[in-house]
Amino acid sequence: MAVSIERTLILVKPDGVRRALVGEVIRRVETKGYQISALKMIQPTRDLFAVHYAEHDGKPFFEPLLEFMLSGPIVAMIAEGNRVIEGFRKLAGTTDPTTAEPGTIRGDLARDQGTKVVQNIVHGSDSVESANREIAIFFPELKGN
Ligand code: DAT
Ligand code: MG
Repeated sequence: MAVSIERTLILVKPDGVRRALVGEVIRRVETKGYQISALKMIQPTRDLFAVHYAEHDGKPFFEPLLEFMLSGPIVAMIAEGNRVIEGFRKLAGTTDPTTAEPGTIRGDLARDQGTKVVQNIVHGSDSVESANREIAIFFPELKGN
């Protein structure tokens, strides 16, 4: 495989923090072999989440998504490594936790709660462009690094 060192933005969403799964998510990222290079617990504003999730503006789950993301603190981290973007998406599993593969974070730790928005423990950037954009949103203090 070609060398392609990447960075990705990982969020432990409010459901993951409430259920004390921060350590479990970190464990899975680290034991897979990725390096966590930045990490913080924060409670961002509505505006920040609206920018982060701008691609979903107008969809029926957009408002519930913002409300859910504002329902408690989150943990934001940057993970680094060869092909980490694809690798973390694979570790996370598919969006719908009911059908996410067992063995994945979402498949093992989440399920449909009957809510308007899917609550699935983690976010992971889906491309190099998204990762750069999202890291700048959640870690503006690292600009230029
Ligand atoms: P992912 O987080 O797997 O990248 P996404 O970017 O398509 O998924 O959507 C962002 C979040 O919004 C997702 O983690 C859960 C929620 N969501 C997505 N599609 C949904 C839907 N059809 N109904 C309810 N919630 C949804
Ligand atoms: Mg997404």
